[in-house]
Amino acid sequence: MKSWFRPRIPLDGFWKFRIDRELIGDKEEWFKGFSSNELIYVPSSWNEQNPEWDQFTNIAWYQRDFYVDGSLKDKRAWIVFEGAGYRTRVWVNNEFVGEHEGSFTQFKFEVNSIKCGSFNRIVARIDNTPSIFNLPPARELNVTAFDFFHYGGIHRPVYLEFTDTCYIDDVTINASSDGSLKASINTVCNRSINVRFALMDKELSNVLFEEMVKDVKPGVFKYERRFDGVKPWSPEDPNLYNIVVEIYVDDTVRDSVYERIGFRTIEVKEGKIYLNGRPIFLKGFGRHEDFPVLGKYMHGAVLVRDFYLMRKIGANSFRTTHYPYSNEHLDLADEFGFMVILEPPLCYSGMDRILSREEVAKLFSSEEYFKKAKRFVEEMVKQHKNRPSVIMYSVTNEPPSDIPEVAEFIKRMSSLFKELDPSRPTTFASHRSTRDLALDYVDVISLNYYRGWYSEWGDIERGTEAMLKEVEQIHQRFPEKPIIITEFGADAYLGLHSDPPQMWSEEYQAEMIRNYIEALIKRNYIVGLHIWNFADFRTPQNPLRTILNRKGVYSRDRQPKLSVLIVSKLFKNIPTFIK
Ligand code: BDP
Repeated sequence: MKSWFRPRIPLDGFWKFRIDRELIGDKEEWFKGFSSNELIYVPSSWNEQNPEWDQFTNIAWYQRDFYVDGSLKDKRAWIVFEGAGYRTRVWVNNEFVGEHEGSFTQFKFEVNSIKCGSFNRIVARIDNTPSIFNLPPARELNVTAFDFFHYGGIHRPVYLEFTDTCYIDDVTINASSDGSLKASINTVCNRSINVRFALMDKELSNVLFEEMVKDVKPGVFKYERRFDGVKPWSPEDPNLYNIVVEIYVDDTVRDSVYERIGFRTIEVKEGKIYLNGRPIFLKGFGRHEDFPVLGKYMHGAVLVRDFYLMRKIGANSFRTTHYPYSNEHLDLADEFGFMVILEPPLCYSGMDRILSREEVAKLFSSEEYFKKAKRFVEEMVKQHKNRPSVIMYSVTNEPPSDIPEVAEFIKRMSSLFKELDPSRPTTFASHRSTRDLALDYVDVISLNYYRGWYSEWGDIERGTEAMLKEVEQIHQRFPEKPIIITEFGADAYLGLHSDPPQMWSEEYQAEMIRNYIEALIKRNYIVGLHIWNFADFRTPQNPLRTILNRKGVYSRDRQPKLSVLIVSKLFKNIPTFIK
């Protein structure tokens, strides 16, 4: 939900910072305010802002003083973090306001201790200690179940937001390509209200439709209507509108929010994914939120460049590997017409490195673990459910789903997604190939393959053949299900060349990607190809990585490798709408 109406105090900027190496902060009550000569910039991970903090993974404290105007004294105050982690505790003026687990979803706490017409102090304690019970799990900084660097800190914007005592808590919009729209609006107020519902154009400059519904009881309010003549959202023509919801008490507006929406319909049937009644092909990438110095923060300018680069290369989609991306990131997907597979931080790629099969089975069958994963998924869906760009959910990435308990977990998770949002299909990215026990539980099969890299290394042709054979077997078993190859690629060190193409050279990467695409595109059950990765990104240290994972077709600072040229040509020949 966005709002121009609610007063906001942005807290981005320089904060006082202190690493709690001796774990004395709690005992010394740093939450009341601490002394330190160090500072840090918010938003951004702490790691690369000072080489001394780079490998630090435990508790660090942030502090900032800010002024609140006296005119806000009758309002309710909320502190909003768009993303911080892994575990965040917050105090305002010495009073504890809340705790949140998970780095990649927005969270907010009501603050009752705000002093209006005065200075206030916020203290945040961020605990980034790796744990098997974290999502995603890790044993230590360099021993993780995921292949991206475990950054810590406040890496997305933070602000205070003020609402009236009567306010809109949540808005859910379902808008189909035929112009029908269903809304569910959750309001909080101690008396009945009038609700103004308006459809506006993308720029919020023209009201296309409005209606005032009188005498609405606070709580959940459902609204349905069909709009004739609206233009559907699609990658070729990403038409956006805004739904404005306002609540009035006695003719006075008490809250006003808006959601950017697109009218579009997504279905999976007859072995294809349909957007607005036409079968589509997803061409694109797995990505990461990762940039030098900023860590997990993606500055708006970097994002804009990325979207222009992805458009230039002919991509039309990406998966939010391996966690939900920021609001700005997905705002651009809506705007640029990218189709997004939204994935929660249930990433288990390196699970074999950190737990035995027995331990995995035990973890995945624990009710407590399911409940935690459920919380993460609920937060993600709540935050991004109204986005036209989000066309599908990926339940998890590379789970050890040849283990029955894990397959059962995926089955339950997929049903949870359907309960929360019946409008979108589900998938998950499997790396267990023909041994996977959970492919039946999702609408679309997604497969990650590195044959020709982690196996059959140095031999692209043999690798491609081995991959094709397995994909074909999976298709025979599930002939009615569309298949996406959600990851394939090879590391290439920018500037390293080799003839004949050898591993780590730009030629080897380009050749491998070309071979995969040319082989897979001929199979009409393949409905998507996502190259791993859009850009190089930082990883834990291990013998397979040279600080970065170099499978990007762009380097970490967005310089093109040879693959960009090759992929542009191949992607441009694949239409978004297929037969
Ligand atoms: C897959 C993971 C991805 C890794 C990639 C790789 O899904 O996160 O970065 O392989 O090894 O296992 O490059």
